Amino acid sequence: MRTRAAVAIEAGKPLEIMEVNLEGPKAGEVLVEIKATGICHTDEFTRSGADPEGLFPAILGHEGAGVVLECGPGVTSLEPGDHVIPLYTPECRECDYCLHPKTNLCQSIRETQGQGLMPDGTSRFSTLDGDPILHYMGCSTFANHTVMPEIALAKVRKDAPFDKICYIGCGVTTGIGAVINTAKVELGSRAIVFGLGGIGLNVIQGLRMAGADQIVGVDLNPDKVPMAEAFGMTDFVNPSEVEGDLVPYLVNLTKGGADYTFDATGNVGVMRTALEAAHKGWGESVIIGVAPAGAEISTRPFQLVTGRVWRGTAFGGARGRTDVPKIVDWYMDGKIEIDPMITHRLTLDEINTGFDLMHAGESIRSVVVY
Ligand code: NAD
Ligand code: AHE
Ligand code: ZN
Repeated sequence: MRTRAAVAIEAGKPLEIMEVNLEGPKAGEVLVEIKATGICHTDEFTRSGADPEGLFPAILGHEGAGVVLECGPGVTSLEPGDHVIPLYTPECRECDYCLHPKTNLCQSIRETQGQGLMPDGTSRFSTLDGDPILHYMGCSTFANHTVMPEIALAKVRKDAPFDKICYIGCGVTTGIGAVINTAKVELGSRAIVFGLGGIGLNVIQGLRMAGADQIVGVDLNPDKVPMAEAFGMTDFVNPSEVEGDLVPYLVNLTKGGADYTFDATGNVGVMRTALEAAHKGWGESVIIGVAPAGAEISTRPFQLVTGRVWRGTAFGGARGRTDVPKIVDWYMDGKIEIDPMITHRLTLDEINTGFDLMHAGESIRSVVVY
């Protein structure tokens, strides 16, 4: 079939909107009509050329929601008409990782996913001239239709709006999951969140759900303050307004250091500050941000010797097919909020505006509605 897609032809260039060919689903695969997709900073990270795994030409996008149109041979858990959220972290429920209680990082198709290919080692997308176009994070939600492995689709309730629940495909689950699944934040905790964008605000939302007493937000952009306060931020720090070292300032503000800190910027300097602003003896710092090729984190080992813990999280530690339908229920039951964070709705033709808004610091989430 033919479908419309925003194609990343080469690193650093705007996406090009075009008709592409899409082959039907093979064994274990599913054809999905994407109804809406968010634009996450990770899409920009790859588009810009900063991703060491970035390959071109590719159809980016990994924060979508849609409807199953067709199932390939052997698909048993989905049928046409089902509503689904694509999962860049699949859940096969069989690999060593899925069977291990300490991780959500299903590895059953990770190798081909990183090569921009389906599990059989081929792409379903091509140009109208027949040249292959690569998949991205196993999702490619910047196309109106995509083909995905069955194990990378979470089946969700049919009354949930696509233009809101697409955000659960990455930002919402990552932020809330970092608090609940990864850090396991306790009632009364003090926390610092670095970066008040589409992920950081969901960390704040998760911290409020977990009953944190103090939620400090750190961002260079003061325009993010009203939304962060609405989601539960208790204190705001703009690093550009702090004289001297930020670490002692934050340690003082949190009465000795935070129980939990979260990096949602992708800046390795910020990651160091986040680790060092965690409380001596027990503070834990969770890295969510994705850093450019070649960037490395560093600190004095003494920071770890004296009890601080550095850890990371992907997709908020969530097991997608199991957890994502529950998070959709939380949204539908009013336990979490999504709508205010979706600041812009765009058509596919306007998708590059979504990246411009992100760079200008004017959006939280732009959502493309097909
Ligand atoms: P975003 O652009 O919406 O937000 C980033 C925020 O960080 C902005 O508000 C910006 O002003 C702020 N910021 C940038 N540099 C800063 C600095 N030096 N100090 C303080 N604040 C600073 O991006 P997002 O969509 O929220 O994504 C955030 C990060 O999380 C990205 O690196 C993204 O790739 C990553 N991410 C990781 C996962 C995961 O599973 N680990 C999932 C989604 C996104
Ligand atoms: N390709 C990058 C790594 C990118 C990365 O860490 N991605 C996160 C999800 S970000 C979603 O917005 C992730 O899930 N990582 C685990 C994995 O297996 O990719 C690089 O640096 O090579
Ligand atoms: Zn993302």
